[in-house]
This record gives sequence, C-alpha cells and structure tokens, in this order.
Amino acid sequence: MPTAYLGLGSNLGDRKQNLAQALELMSQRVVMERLSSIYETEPVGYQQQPLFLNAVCCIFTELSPEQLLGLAKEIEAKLGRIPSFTNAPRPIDIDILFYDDTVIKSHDLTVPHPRLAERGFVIVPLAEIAPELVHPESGKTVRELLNDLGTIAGVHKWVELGEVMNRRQNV
Ligand code: PH2
Ligand code: MG
Ligand code: MG
Repeated sequence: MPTAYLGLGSNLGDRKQNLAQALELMSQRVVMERLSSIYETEPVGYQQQPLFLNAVCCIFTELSPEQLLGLAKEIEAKLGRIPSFTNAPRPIDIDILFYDDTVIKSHDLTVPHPRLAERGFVIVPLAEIAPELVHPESGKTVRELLNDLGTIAGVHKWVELGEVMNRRQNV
C-alpha cells in the first residue's frame, strides 16, 4: 500500500483539539501509521498571526494523491477552514508532504511539498519519525535536510501543562 506523509498545522481556536480531530477524521479513511510530537512554532511567511501547533504523520493509503488531497480539503472544511489569503491563520491545514517517491506538478497539487525543505516546522517533526526518508528530487534524507537548515529558531516541542502535571504525579 502506498505510504504518504502529511503535515498538519493549526493556529486558530483550540489548536490541540483541531489537530486531534483532523487526525481522528483522517484515520477513519487511511491507516494512521506514525505520528510525531506536537511542536509550537512561530509563523513563517505572514507573521502577524498566532503561534502554530504543527505535527506530521505517516499514513498508509490506497487513495490516490488527488483523492488524498480531496480528503484533506474535506477535513479542513469540516473543521471550519474558510478559504482566505495565502498563509492566513487557520483552524487546520493538512498538506501532503510526500506520497511514496512520486513527483507531481499539476495545477492543484505539488508533491513533494515545494517548501518542505526550508521549513523547520515540517522538517523537525519529520526528522523525528522518518530521518532516513529520501526526498525523491534532491536525493537527500530528511536528516540531511535537517542538518542543512542549521540552527532552527521558533520550533519547540510542545507539552501541555496538564501532561506535565500528570507526569509529575506518576514519578
Ligand atoms: N503554514 C503556512 C505558513 N506558515 N508557519 C508555521 N509556523 N506553521 C505552519 O503550519 C505554517 C506557517 C502555510 O501553510
Ligand atoms: Mg501549509
Ligand atoms: Mg495547505
């Protein structure tokens, strides 16, 4: 079955809940194989907007790339995303990062995601779950892409206060 990697981001509303719901809806239609930690990240591009929570996941799916894009858009709409300007704040954004080693450059879809290598908020969580994954165009592994980025600012592993408290109680 094809393997794909998705990037998720939320910076409006209950960000953690938005990520959780998107993953739940996604897992009703694909096999959810692996999930990164959640990172809190500074907005890249349009900067006058709230901090994001970002994560990436690995899925197995029989959906074609176009069908997977359709599903991502469906889930984004369900969670209240309204089409707006590029890089606008959003309750949820779901991007196809990789789909096997398929390269697509169509009007609606570019795979691998064209900006993934320059984005710490994608590469850091991706390196957590797939450091050996090879970018089909550059031939570089995700670990190499991470090294190429050098010092990464504005990407922090995010731990909810509640989780910290629970963990404390458990020791
Ligand atoms: N998504 C963007 C633009 N900028 N910045 C962060 N930190 N996280 C994102 O998910 C993000 C962004 C466009 O989709
Ligand atoms: Mg995006
Ligand atoms: Mg998107």
